[in-house]
Amino acid sequence: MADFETVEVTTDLLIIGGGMAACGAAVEAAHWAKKHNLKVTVVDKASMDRSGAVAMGLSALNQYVGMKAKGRSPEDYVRYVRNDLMGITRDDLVYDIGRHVDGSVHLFEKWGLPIWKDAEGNYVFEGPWQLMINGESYKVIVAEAAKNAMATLGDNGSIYERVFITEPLIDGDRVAGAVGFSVRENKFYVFKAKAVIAAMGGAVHVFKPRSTGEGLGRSWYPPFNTGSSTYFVLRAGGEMTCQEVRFIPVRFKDAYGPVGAWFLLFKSRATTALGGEYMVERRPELDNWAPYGLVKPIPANLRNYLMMLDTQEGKGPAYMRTEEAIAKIVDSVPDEKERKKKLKEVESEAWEDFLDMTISQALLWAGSNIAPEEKPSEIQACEPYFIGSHSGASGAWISGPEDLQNEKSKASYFWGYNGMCTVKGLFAAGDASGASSHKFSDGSHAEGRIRAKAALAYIVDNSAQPKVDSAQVEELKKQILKPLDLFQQYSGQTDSPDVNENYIKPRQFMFRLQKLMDEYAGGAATQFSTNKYYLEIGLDLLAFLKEDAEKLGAEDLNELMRCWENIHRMWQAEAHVRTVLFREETRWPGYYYRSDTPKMDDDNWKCFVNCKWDPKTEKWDVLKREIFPLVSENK
Ligand code: SFD
Ligand code: AMP
Repeated sequence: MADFETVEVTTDLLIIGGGMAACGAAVEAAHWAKKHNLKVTVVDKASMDRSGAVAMGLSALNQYVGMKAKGRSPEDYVRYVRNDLMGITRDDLVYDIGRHVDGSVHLFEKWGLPIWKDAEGNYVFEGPWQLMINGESYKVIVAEAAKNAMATLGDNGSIYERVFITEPLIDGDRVAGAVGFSVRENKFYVFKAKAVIAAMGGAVHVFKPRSTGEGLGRSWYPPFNTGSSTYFVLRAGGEMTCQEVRFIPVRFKDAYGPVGAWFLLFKSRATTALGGEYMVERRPELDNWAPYGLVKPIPANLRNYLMMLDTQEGKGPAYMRTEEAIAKIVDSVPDEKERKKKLKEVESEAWEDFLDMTISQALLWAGSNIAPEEKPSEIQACEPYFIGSHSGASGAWISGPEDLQNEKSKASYFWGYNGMCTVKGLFAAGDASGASSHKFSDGSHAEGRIRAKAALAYIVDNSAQPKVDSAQVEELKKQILKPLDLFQQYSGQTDSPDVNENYIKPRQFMFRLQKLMDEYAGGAATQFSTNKYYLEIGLDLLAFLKEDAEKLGAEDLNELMRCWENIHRMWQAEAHVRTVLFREETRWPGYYYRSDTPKMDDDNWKCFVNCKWDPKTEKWDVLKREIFPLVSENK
């Protein structure tokens, strides 16, 4: 076996991930851990300063309830989210984040994040719920605050960066920690913990991306998040929810630049090549998806769908009419001199929107001679992603807060600690927790704070350190490092180390996964359409892939990480295919379309579809869970 030192770390709370949710968790955990003299450990596969989805920065804080500033209540936010998700959402979870998110925003500002202000000193809103920021350094600022908070714990606080977590440790019905390996040195890590917060983000590159060759890593979602949260909770025996609710954003073509500022702040229209405004011309289609199709704003998946109908009819490409939007803003200024100033101002805001969060889009504009005030830019639906914090909903099924339950919901939505999965001591936040969409970066941070408080309360109540079986750890070490051994043993047999009958390299393995998902589970190749027959073949192909996962080969530590990333993706894929197959209706056209059950069926399917995998029997179970609305339809 490859020669790796085993490093054992014993802690009370283990926070896995270093993104928005994990940083929120670290800040709050430091506070409560100090009170109880407890240890907190954070582990990130990358460097917290620039890890996760906010690595490049962001240009907006997409969730601001504005309880004081706007006099709104979290109930208003619940209604918005529930409609956007076509009726499928956990009101208690969305409400809970909603009542804490403004606090995270105010903390960010205190820590130095520049939030746009108007002449009167009020926040500048991008849309009804979104605040504009100068966010290039957003992640650095949030990570710095998390690190500072952890530092106040002294020896009781530790941070491990560049350690990739592969597998949970379990003691009976309780989580006992996690194992992983350093991606820089030959070290195998065993983290023993009383409670664990899984905050490893969502997943990308499960489906074939539109980018190819050297551009492969350019996707909307960051290539570093590879389904580890889903894998971790599933392997611990936890129940997952909304695994069918993938997210497909519409983005500026090829470099995946954001559209929110264009639609909401600059009030741009989108049209297809033949000049039609699909959001206007196709409005009657929305009746077919009532009541959700008739709400404002129109749900994200239906906005996608109307565009896709146009492009499928051959009316594409679709364009963001940047030139028209800029002209309209500038023309509204009466004075000519002021108009020139306004033009410069809008131009710079347009470029900054990309430079703040998707620098490559600004490069593409520059490289293809696009001046947004002169000509429109192509927009396109991306490939599907798994992101429970944006307009998708996939993630762990977690307990809600007790005070928000009613008689009916309590038995289903509450089991003791806020945000705990169906496995004792295991918590999930951000993209890792499901059915609570539209929390975005700042809501994920707030959710992390909520989780840490509950996880530490759990530790105080359950203070015994769970048992970790050393034979099981040895076995895991062997399995996790196996790709290195396989490569070492067989790579000399062929001229090219990438082609070998005894192992499969992770890159090739990923291509196989992506091809089958693209073609059988409704990727871009099939215009996001699938049916029972395709899905069943997809499941068969996934079973073969799983067999071959035993033969993954890794040349070095980086490839070892790639091997495990792809195993994590494969499990995310299986959870998705099984759930799409189970839900016999189409509810989110624009995200996916079940061509054999093309209509929405509220009578039978206005429910959550959950799934789980039993670590003892290794069998999957897919099941329905009831929805209990806690917030009324109307004000
Ligand atoms: O508008 C392991 N998001 C936006 N949110 C906003 O508030 N405003 C915006 O402007 C946003 N835009 C946006 C957004 C996302 C993306 C990808 C783009 C643009 C291009 C959404 C937020 O970014 C998102 O909601 C949060 O980041 C979610 O937080 P969290 O903590 O759930 O995920 P993370 O931040 O990606 O962090 C994940 C961490 O896990 C680590 N990790 N660590 C150890 N072992 C493993 N196996 C691991 N696997 C992953 C990662 O390194 C990372 O630290 S807009 O365009 O939509
Ligand atoms: P995006 O850049 O598409 O991620 O959008 C950022 C925010 O704006 C998210 O809260 C979106 O739901 C919202 N948004 C984007 N486009 C629209 C639109 N056309 N109508 C309403 N909300 C939108």
